[in-house]
Amino acid sequence: MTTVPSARALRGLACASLVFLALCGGDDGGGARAQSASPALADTSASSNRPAPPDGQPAVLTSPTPGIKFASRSATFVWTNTGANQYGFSIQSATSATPVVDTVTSATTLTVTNLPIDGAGLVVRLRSRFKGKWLPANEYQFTAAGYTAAQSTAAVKPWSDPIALPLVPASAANLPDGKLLLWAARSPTSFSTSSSEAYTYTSVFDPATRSSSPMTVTATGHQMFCPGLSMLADGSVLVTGGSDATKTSIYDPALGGWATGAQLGIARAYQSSTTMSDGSVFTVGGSWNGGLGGKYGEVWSASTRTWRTLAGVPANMPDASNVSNPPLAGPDAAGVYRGDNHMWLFGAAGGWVFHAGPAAAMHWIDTRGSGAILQAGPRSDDPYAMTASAVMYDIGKILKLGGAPNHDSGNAFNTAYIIDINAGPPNPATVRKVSPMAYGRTFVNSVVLPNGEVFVMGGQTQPVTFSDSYSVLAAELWSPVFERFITLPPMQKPRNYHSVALLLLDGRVLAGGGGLCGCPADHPDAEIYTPPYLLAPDGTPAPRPAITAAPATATWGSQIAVATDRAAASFALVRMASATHSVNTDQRRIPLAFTGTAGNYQLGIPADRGVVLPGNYMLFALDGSGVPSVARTINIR
Ligand SMILES: [Cu+2]
Repeated sequence: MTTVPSARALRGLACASLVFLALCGGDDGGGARAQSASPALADTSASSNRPAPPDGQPAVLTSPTPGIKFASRSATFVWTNTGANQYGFSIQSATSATPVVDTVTSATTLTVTNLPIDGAGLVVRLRSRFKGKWLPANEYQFTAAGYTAAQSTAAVKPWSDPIALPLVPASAANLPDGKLLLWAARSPTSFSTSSSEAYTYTSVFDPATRSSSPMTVTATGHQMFCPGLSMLADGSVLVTGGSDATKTSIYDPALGGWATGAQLGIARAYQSSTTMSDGSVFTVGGSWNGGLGGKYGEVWSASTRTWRTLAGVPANMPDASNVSNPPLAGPDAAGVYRGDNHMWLFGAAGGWVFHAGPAAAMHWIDTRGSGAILQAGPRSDDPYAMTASAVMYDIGKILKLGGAPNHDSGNAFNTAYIIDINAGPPNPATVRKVSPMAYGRTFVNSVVLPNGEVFVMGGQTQPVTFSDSYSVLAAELWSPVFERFITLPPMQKPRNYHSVALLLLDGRVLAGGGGLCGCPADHPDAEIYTPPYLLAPDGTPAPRPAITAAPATATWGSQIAVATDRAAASFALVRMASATHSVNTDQRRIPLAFTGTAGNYQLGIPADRGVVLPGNYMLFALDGSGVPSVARTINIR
């Protein structure tokens, strides 16, 4: 066992930075260089004082590939068996004088489970000992998983300055060309509940030019204040209820305008909805408008484009205190007026929908026939958590974070849970509590990134509608590998009630809105955030892979040919999404299996339509360091 002084580590870094797999030499942990230049005093097998004969070849690391960035805390190192008596193996981090590992072994493999996760440089030094004599080391450079301080605090400015918008984007949706659909209600900065003012103010924002289209004012007859949103199979946006509680409207990107849809069977606002595997849409709840309670589920058929009420899917019965058969609605201090709002719904296969909250009880909802609700278990120790965020960051895996005990009161939660629904209906979900956020957040937005990280933005530590009080300006980033959050630099404007956040085609995130009250809490602007994965370890923009060819459409169970300008290490789909009121039931990330090398790949689209809900997706390629390409839009149905 030897120790490795930091000066040697620094020399090793400099050496290894010149060339990977370098035979830098100079390893004398126990004085090997001095010994090799002098009589082999330490060579107990030597029979005389003559210099030792050649001792064999130094071992060479064969795995992992030198130069890579590790993906986790653990790695198994393998090296050639050169017949040495012993091998010396050490890992030195550029950020610590204490070696991560420094050991001697007769094996030719070693699993290390305590690698640092600070994105810093690592030098692996591998020595071979023959007849008591250490040969010069082979040294290899790696990068630790995680982000450097320069990436996470951003040596370059991570948030854009606020970009003025012609309206408060209380609702927003991705469009297939990479632009964003933004809309308000009766005016650019206000709402009413009067159907005589049923106009919709709309603007299309182009992140590439940071400019907005001239605002359009449409006499939709549908004041889309506090509606439910779902992205349809063709990329259209279905908007249900709100101030005009039985109206539905559909924005068709191909036509660039709103069309009137079929009326809801039940008037509702603050409900949520989700697209299902056949392209139909399920909605439930919404007592904020149209009367209290009785907000049964309804299904919009993709074929008939009309609504069907599900008598077997009540939102708030038998009652919120029924412990043996808890309902969908939660026990809000404002009663069902708030308690059946903003449910986190996830479409699955076969007409099933998973209900993850805000109630403490989770459910599987069967939308076939007249419908049914099955209990799916409690969300661990997480209580009713209104205006939290729940995002499917991997197949069947949902990160739930934040929320508050009531829509309008209480201290926001900083807690986070992973909900796994891969067992499928009728099985309960499994839930694990993970490390909390730095801040409690309610009215919070979160966005899944193509690498599975979840970007968390805005919200308040106490819920106060139409207010900038208690604002959390710092963002946070959750790692699916380490299951923990890191704190990111603050944005400039509060983003609370009526704010939105969406992923952009270029892998950045737009955060905007807040207000729509004709009051000082109005924020008719947006900021664009550059996540750490777009930065090199020194905080400068990282070189990005590019997708050079990909199909515009695909179907389930197919293989698609995708070309990239350099080697790709992973591919992922992220579903184009809609956002309002902390609810985004559309976004989900699906990592893709693939074959191929050197820029030409075959990607497998999963066969399960409940995994890949129909719709428009962003297809990203990521390099070995996790840097994403700009996405290509691909429609799957
Ligand atoms: Cu609202």
